[in-house]
Amino acid sequence: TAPPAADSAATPTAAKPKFLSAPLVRDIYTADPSAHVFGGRIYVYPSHDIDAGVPEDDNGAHFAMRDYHVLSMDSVGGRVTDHGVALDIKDIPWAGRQLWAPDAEFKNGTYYLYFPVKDKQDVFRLGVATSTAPTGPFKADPQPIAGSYSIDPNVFTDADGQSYLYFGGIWGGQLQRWRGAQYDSTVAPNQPAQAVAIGPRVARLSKDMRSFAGPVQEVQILDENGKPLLAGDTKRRFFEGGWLHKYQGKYYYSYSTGDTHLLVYAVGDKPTGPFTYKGVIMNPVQGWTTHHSIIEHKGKWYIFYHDTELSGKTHLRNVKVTELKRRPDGSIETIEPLVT
Ligand code: FUB
Repeated sequence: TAPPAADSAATPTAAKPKFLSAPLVRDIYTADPSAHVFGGRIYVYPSHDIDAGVPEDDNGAHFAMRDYHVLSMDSVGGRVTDHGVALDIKDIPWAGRQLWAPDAEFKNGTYYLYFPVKDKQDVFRLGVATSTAPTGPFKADPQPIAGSYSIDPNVFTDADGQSYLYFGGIWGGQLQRWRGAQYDSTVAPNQPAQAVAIGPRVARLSKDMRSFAGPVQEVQILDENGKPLLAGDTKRRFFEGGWLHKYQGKYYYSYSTGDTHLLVYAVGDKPTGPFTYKGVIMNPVQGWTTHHSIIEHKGKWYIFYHDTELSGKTHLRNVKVTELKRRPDGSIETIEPLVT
């Protein structure tokens, strides 16, 4: 992520926007909501935005978050509980700064929290922390997941029990700096427009959910002609915030296009892709960043997302939820988060 100073990129200037949905919580700023249904209840694992007084830069240094809170609710529209601090950066032995968008999974009787944070060399890595409760407290493993890098982890467990970790984000998320396992901090954020766009990464998780069970693969996202999306195709190419869900036997990979502020999706036949671009899930929210998750609960599908309604500041966001609707062919209707 690399937001500009103001929210002007995504906010109509003519009139004060009206919002499709209300913030889930108002006492703290929250973003990047990863929602899951555990034991019939909805749990949301968001970033906890704070104003840390860190000057803004192109790498998103002002997103200087230091802990996570877990939110939960019986159902969408029900009372939302903030369960307090679930993990603090001071309890992650290898962490340097910037606790960004997390995700969670339940397996083996354990809740696993996956999180990105810069290590002491200022390189983003992914960590895992465990708890016996969905709300934590979580205890972080002493080292990052071996072979992990960049940001925005998302875990998906298929019907056969195999779990996959998707991750990555360009620009401030550092994904462009990685060639295989090699890191080069001098690589520029933008690729040439005609280059094949950098893809998110996916790796199988081991049975204990704490390491990769196979190689890290780059996920291919193709256009309608089966050609990989190009870096200059900024309204369709992957930027950050990937999320995998399954619907009627198909794998839906959705993500943020970053600097064009869209949430879009692509569909494939396997969890590791390739995925074919299909369309826009959500038009720009108020605020530079856009990040989401998708779940089914009580027979309806929902998208959790964030905007900056409460603060008007791009690094102080608030999570929201609205219904996700599909057409009979499985395609997703585009949501307009700002009502005119
Ligand atoms: O919250 C920090 C970063 O902003 C996330 O990792 C990105 O997805 C963007 O929402």
